[in-house]
Formats: sequence, structure tokens, C-alpha cells
Amino acid sequence: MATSSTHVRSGPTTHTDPAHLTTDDRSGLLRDMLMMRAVEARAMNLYRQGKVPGSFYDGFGQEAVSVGASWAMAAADRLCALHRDLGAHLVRGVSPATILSQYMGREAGVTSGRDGNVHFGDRRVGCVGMTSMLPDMMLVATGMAMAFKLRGEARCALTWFGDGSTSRGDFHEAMNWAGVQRLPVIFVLENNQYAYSTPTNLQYAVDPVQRAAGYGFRGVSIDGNDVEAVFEATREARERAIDGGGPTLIEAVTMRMHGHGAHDDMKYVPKALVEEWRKKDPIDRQTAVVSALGCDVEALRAEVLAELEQATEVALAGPMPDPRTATDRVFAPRDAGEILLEDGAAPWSGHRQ
Ligand SMILES: Cc1ncc(C[n+]2csc(CCOP(=O)(O)OP(=O)(O)O)c2C)c(N)n1
Repeated sequence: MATSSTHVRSGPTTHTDPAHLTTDDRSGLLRDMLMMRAVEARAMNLYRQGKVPGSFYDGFGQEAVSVGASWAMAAADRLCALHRDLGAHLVRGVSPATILSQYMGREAGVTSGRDGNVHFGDRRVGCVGMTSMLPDMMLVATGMAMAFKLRGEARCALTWFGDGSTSRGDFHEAMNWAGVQRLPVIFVLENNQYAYSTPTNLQYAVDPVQRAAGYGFRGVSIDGNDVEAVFEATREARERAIDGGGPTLIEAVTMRMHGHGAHDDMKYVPKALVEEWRKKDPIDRQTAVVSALGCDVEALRAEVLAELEQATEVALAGPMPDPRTATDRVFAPRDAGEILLEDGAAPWSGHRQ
């Protein structure tokens, strides 16, 4: 398979307005990406030791997409993260120990061992747990945005989805309704070149970002390995959404650097393509940015690794769920009333001010 047949583009260079990000924000973006990579690398080791049931799915090389977009969202906004978007959970305030517990099916995980390792969302931080049918979360995000509009609330919903999702009917239904109603929703297409083993040239004949125009709203294609570009595109999209300007489709162009899951050796991906993208690693790039600003990246890395070690110890020491409670908390109790989503963390200094 020739590299050129996969529609690989690195995306246009986006010039971030530095006025929106302080130096602390910029190193915070790097910290969250470092933590995402560290947690997923540790989880992969735990999977190989037989401690993570099922398979394991990671977002190695795609950290900028979930971290950059989440940073631009306010605490009252709602996020629907998918299987490569661990960064969203971290930015919203879910601890690495809770996430490792989730992966290992422990009681202290977000679903207390009730669901597969990446199908989770902590509603206490405004994250909606993903359903496995792709891309149904586009419809969920659109529905939440509809509620915000009907209630007159200045809030926004965001969901990520992959290039494979663009071939599904739900993609079109969500985009159509969001366009017709001019809803405050952001669709982040994480274009990582492959849907399992299907390359993008077998997925669509038209660049999917162009489809936004077909539904009457703005679509932009950005470099998905530039965390500040992802932040800036999302910040702009959110501002427009809150101002009543309707949805935005952001295509973040990136590359899936690992197999679809831990069980997949991705022999179907040309090695040269992976090597080409390794040079565009989002963490290396943000490391260069914050080092030039005088930040001590080695200290940051050490801090992240120390937190990860502690989190691993806590997660490994935690109990498995009691089998007698297996059917508890699977369905909401009838008398629970309205199940409210609470607000998450919004670390960007623009929201703190
Ligand atoms: C409707 C549906 N079909 C198939 C699957 C199984 N499946 C899970 S992830 C995946 C690949 C999706 O590719 P893409 O949307 O490009 O996201 P990526 O995994 O590359 O991030 C598939 C086929 C599913 N979850 N839902």
C-alpha cells in the first residue's frame, strides 16, 4: 500500500494567538499530554501482565487532540470522549489512580468494574460515558446542545469521533440537526488515517471536513499534533457556539501510532508512514515550545512519573468489586429522580479569570 493512497495530510500550520495561553497554560497542556501517555503506557504493561481484562485501546501519538480540545471547554460544558481520548478525562479532573482502577475492573474505577475498560465517563466531572456503537456520541452531544438551547443556557457540548465514524448514518443525522437548529456543539473528527485496518482512501471520497458546509456550518482542518492549534480551534468554535453561531466541525489530522487495540500488530500500516509521523510527535513538539519559554520539562516529567507510580500502587492495592453487587448500579434506580451531570475542571486561565 503506497503512502500516498491514504490521503495523509499533516494539516495546515495554525498560528495560535499566544494572548489566549499563558506560559502556565502551555506547560499545563504538556503536563496533561505527558500524563495521558504515561497512564496508557502503564496500562499497556498491566494488560500484558494479565491485569487489564479484555483488550486495551490507547491514543499514543494523538494526545494533543483530546487534551487541546478539553482545555478550551468551560466547567459547565459537556464532553463525550471516545476510546482514544483519555486526555479529556484527565483534564476534567479524573485521577490517574481512578483511571488505572477502571482499566483493571476494580471497585475504585469509574464504573466499578461494570463496563469494559475504555467505556466510561464520570458524570461528576461533566463527561458522558461512551457507548460502543460508533458514532452515537455525536447524537448524544447534539441532544445535550439542544437542551442547552431550549433552556437558554450559555453552554456547549463537544464530542470526538474517528474517520471511520464519518461513514455512518448517525454522523449525518447529528450534523444535519445541529446545522438546522444552529446548536452549540463541537464535532472533533480525530482523523488518524485508519479505522481499524481501513485507510481513509477506502473510507470516503470527499474530505469529510467539506461536509460541514453541506449542513450549513463551519468546518476547519487543523494539525492535530499541535496541541495549541487544537486548543485555539476549539476555543474559537466554543466562542462561536456560545454566541449563537452554531456548530463547528474540526478535523484534527493525526496518526494512530499503535494498533487498533493491544491485540493488533498493525501490519497493514506501512512502516514508513509511522516513521514519518513519529517525527511529528505532539509531546516532542510541545516540549520544544515550553522549553523555549524557559520551563523545566525534566522536572515536569519527573513529577508526572512520581504521580503515576503512586497512582499505580493505589490502583493495584484496591479491591475488585464484590460479585454479590454485580447487578447494582447497572440501571439507575427508579426513585433516583433526575440524574444530573455535574461540572468538571476547566484549567485554562481564560476560564479561571
Ligand atoms: C457501529 C460500530 N461498528 C463497529 C464497531 C467496532 N469498532 C470499534 S472502534 C472501530 C474502529 C473505528 O475507527 P475510527 O472511527 O476511525 O476510530 P479510531 O479507532 O481510528 O480512533 C471499530 C470498527 C463499533 N464500535 N461500532
